[in-house]
Amino acid sequence: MVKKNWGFATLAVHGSGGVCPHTGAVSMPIYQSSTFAFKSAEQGEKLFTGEEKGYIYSRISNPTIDALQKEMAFLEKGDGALAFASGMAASTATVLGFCESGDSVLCSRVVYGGTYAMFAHILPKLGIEPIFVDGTDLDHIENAIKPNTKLLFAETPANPTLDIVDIEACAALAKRHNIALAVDNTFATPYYQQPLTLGADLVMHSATKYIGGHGDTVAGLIISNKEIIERIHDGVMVDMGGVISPFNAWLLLRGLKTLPIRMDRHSSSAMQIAKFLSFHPKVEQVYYPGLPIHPQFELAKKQMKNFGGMISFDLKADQEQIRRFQDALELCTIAVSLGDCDTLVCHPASTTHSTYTAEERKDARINEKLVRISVGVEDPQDIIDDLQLGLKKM
Ligand code: LCS
Repeated sequence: MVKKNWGFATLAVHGSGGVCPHTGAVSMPIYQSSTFAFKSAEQGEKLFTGEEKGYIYSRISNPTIDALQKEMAFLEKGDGALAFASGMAASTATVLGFCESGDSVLCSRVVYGGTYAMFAHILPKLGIEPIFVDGTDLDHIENAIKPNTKLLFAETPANPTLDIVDIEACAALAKRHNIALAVDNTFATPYYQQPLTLGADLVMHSATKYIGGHGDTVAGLIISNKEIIERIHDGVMVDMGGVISPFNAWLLLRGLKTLPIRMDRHSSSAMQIAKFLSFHPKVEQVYYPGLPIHPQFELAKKQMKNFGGMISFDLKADQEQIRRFQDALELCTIAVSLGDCDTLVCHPASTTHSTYTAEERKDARINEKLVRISVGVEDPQDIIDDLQLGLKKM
């Protein structure tokens, strides 16, 4: 039995419903089955009409995936959740859940490069107009709303500049204009930020990141109320596909048990590293929402329980020196993705955000000399020493 008033760490361990009722297995079994036998032809018919509830086929539902969805719904304080094969599949399903040809959708300008590409390049082919807005400027957002706008999609903290979008204010604005608000909560995780409690209609995650936490799974999630979850499940997910595999769902269930412990470590180390970088003479500017110099520091303090493990910084360097900085690192790994136990370093302009043109990056204030760190769970002093080495050899 799951008690809704349990604390976050307790829910992270027990939220999926406790031990397996059939076997007592403490770890949820992996139901690695594509299809499920009907007791009779008649029962099969009833499952399809909805007269009876049960498992049919794993693109529709699966017990391991259900356990993950149940747990994420508890952690994000939603009624239900859906798990996808990637964060991009979750974002695409979100947009298709609210918009159709002829509609427009607002998207905060600073988002993961794949999200930007989906909005900028795929949606127009479906007749959906993307409108990019400055997520830190409420007037800019409100003025961009058109009569055919159905959704505001915001990423906060944003990848890679760590811009913070005011979720509560956006939710109020969205309600006033009768549009929905979806928040990409990947960087904060439900441990540090719960957009549904601030008025958002839907939360999405690249579960590839902190939810999985070990760099071994690509997955996505959405969490919302019953009506929206049913609409996206029945109207988009089942027939578009893009569902998670039972094995990957199990990896996420395993990852979730240690989410709060890992996040506290990522966060406390990131704070130390951000402070170290902000005093380094070769660093021009540090972007970390936990530093008082961050333009939305007060807002971050208000809507987040802690600031997370992502830091970006502008180097006083040219492209060649930025390459030398990365190549000199001995502990940190040069790689895209984030939220892993290993510290990962990348140069967004030439990698994750190369889907933006140079001009679009400029509009989004994603500088060409910006470097992004996903702080891992190693000893923070070792990470600092390694960054020091890179900066010296740069
Ligand atoms: N949302 C955010 C905030 C992300 O950072 C990513 C991926 C996605 C959505 C898409 O999720 P995926 O389909 O990859 O599970 N971010 C990446 C990054 O910064 N480097 O590589 C992937």
